[in-house]
Amino acid sequence: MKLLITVVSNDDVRSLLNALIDAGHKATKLSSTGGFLRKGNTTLLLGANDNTVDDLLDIIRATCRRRMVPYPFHVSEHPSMVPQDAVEVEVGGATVFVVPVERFIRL
Ligand code: 2BA
Repeated sequence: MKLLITVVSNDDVRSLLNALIDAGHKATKLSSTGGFLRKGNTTLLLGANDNTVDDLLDIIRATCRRRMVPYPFHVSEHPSMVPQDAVEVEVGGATVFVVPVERFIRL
């Protein structure tokens, strides 16, 4: 068994959880904060049998793609932080730690 500690953007967590639950997987959602940006993100704990890890990674890949979106309005309040000609910012993606589970016990 493996534990996938999965850090994702708050923007992607709803569709990711929907896809995981629809596919019969289990998840625990934790609120977290990125150490670099100090911005809220979400960490999911996903316990999975070894033969379902690839399925989980496929679902994460499909729902948490890195993509470009227009700069959010609030960023323009800090124009010195934004390159003059920048119109888009990258969001999404996932950071996944695949950790072996020594024992899984439900009491
Ligand atoms: P990502 O590398 O996609 O990381 C997204 C979030 O995933 C991170 O949020 C952090 O919460 C988690 N994470 C990533 N790698 C980790 C690790 N090795 N251990 C534990 N947690 C990890 P933030 O720390 O707020 O980082 C947000 C984005 O800022 C990162 O996206 C990366 O593009 C950039 N970044 C992070 N650290 C950086 C640094 N030292 N220098 C330049 N850019 C950095």
